[in-house]
Amino acid sequence: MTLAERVATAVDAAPIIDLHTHLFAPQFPALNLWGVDELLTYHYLVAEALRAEPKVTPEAFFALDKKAQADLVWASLFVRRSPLSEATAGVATVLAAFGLDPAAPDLREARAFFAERRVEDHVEDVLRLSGVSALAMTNDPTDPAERAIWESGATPDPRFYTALRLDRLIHASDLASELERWIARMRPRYLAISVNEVSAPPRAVLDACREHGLPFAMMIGVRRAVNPRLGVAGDGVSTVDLIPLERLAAENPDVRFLVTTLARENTHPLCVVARKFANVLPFGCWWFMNNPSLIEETTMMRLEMLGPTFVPQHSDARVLDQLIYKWRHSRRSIASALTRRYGAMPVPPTDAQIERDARALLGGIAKDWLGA
Ligand code: REL
Ligand code: ZN
Repeated sequence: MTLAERVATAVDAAPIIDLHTHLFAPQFPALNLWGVDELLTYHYLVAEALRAEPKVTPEAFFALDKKAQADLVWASLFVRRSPLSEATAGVATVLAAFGLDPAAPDLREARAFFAERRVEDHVEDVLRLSGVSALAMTNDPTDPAERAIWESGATPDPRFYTALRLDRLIHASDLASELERWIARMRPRYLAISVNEVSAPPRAVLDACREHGLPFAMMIGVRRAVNPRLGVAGDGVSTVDLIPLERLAAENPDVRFLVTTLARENTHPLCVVARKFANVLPFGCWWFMNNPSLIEETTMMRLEMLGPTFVPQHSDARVLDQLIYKWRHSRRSIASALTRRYGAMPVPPTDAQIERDARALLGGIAKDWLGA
């Protein structure tokens, strides 16, 4: 076997802990999205279809029911054009993984296939096909639908870790007691927030992290509703000053920060911050960074600057089936970056070394940080 093949084998075999998704355990039935209509109405594809079909206004698109939206996206991005973007290529990968034709003229066959699946079997099959052993949800108790399920006493499948999302909860008037209440109810693996710019979080957040030994995840650089007509597809990006992150890490050495940035230009400064502060863990290639070329570049840079002490990727999946493509594609980019770095070593690595590194990068480091 060539070095590239040995690395690909080890990366394919390593169990994944997916640090950030928007998936829900089957115990949250209404929130657990799967199937071809959900795949095609993923907001990444909605943005691409509305760009390809300028005569369809966002308002007219969102007025359609889900099936009609999916038909429109399929016709526009898969029939009239080739699925060359990462989001469309992902759908093709998922369909092919289930033995469906990614070049079909319509969605009849795919819909019939998913209609016959039992959700319990589907969850098992997707986790197996994607190699994911555990994943973190995004749990927002201010969302009425989600909150109702928690209040009904639901306990998620243990492979679905909880992560308490603070984007809205942070505005609660009695934040400290809201945090206590939801930490007790959800037992999260970490607290998380997405932000445009970095600033110190309220004291109550850092206190809760310290008290419960939980990391604080910051997803940095998103500009919400740049084009509000597109709904969740309308968010943008900006480069961000990371000096406040250095201050936060320095002033709170007993708090661990999971950090991902949205702008390509922030990847390098984040590596430098992580070199200075062991309590900062760079993770994932978030959203607009979740493209094979950028994952490979980012993983190379992180390996060169940090060695194998970061989490190269998270899926950000919103639809269960996306785990298959997000991880198949990411594994290829990660394996390719690793192969290049091993190729630079004067003595070739042993299989045991490659396996150790692959297991750490795909799951081991996340497991240590989440106390799993
Ligand atoms: O967690 C987040 O803030 C983002 O990942 C989401 O807002 C975003 O819509 C997501 O689908 C991106 O992958
Ligand atoms: Zn996300």
